[in-house]
Amino acid sequence: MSLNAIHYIENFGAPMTVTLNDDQFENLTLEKHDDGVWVVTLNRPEKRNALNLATIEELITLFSNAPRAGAQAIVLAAKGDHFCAGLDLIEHHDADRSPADFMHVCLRWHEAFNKMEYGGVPVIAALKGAVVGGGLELASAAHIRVADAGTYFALPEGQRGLFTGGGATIRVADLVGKSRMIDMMLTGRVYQGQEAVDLGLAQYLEEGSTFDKAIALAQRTAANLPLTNFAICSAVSHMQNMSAMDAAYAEAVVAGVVNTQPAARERLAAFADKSAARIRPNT
Ligand code: 1HE
Repeated sequence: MSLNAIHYIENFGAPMTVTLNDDQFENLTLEKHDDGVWVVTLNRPEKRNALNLATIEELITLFSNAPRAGAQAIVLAAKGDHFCAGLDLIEHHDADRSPADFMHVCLRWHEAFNKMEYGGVPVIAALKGAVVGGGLELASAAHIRVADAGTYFALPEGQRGLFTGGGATIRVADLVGKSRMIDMMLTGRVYQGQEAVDLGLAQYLEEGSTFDKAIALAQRTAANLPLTNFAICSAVSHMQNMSAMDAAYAEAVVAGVVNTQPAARERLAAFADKSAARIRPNT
């Protein structure tokens, strides 16, 4: 590894030259908190936050640059009653796309969602209402999903004469298993509540506001060392794509870098001198 790369890693999380501001976006809003938590809000409530191409391009800009612009954790929220209604069906209808055109649309979706999943910054989705089709593909690229009793998950592609194009065959199948995903697509089956959490569509079922819970989780996450979060929110996904032998090797390399980072010494010293919090069961 070059000295430059080591310098980069040791300074991971330090402010970098890339800047992102709310005024760069039309379909998203961006709010930066002092604790490093960023709130990115899907902002087309009148279209139930359906994903048109312009929104996808903004998600690419956001998630490509956020890791180098100082974001420590990102809450992905939505304006209005629904998280996201999936592909903008009206834009798709009106554009009358060729197969090649739509393949390129899907590749832009993959670019956006891969930047989310592999970018190294924790993304916590505050869900509500419909999380359907491409909206579920978007949510499944987040590292943590918080649902409430009104949140519902579906893949209505089958009934629309469509097929998933934003990574559901990879991420939704990974969450709920191939058979359940196929059932969701064939029959339009809707999951919600505890059943959805039990299947892995969300990790939290919140009685109160999913946004408040997502913020609390983001704040907790942002208190971790940035390089540690980078590994958790990048390496785990990469390693899932590898053979077990290669993943074990890559894990050792990542742990070699992360577990010897200078910033971790303070935390290890606090454990050694007994000032660090101990891990206890929930009361
Ligand atoms: C939309 C979209 C959309 C709403 N594209 N414009 N996704 C779906 O099959 C879900 C389609 N949407 C719905 O089932 C419902 O709209 C909702 C359950 C999400 C919300 O219902 P509701 O009663 O609150 O709203 P609405 O009256 O249906 O819609 C309000 C407006 O949002 C209306 O626009 P307006 O200009 O007539 O007021 C709708 O047209 C608009 N709207 N959803 C465009 N999806 C990479 S491949 C991915 C493939 C897929 O994602 S397939 C799944 C598509």
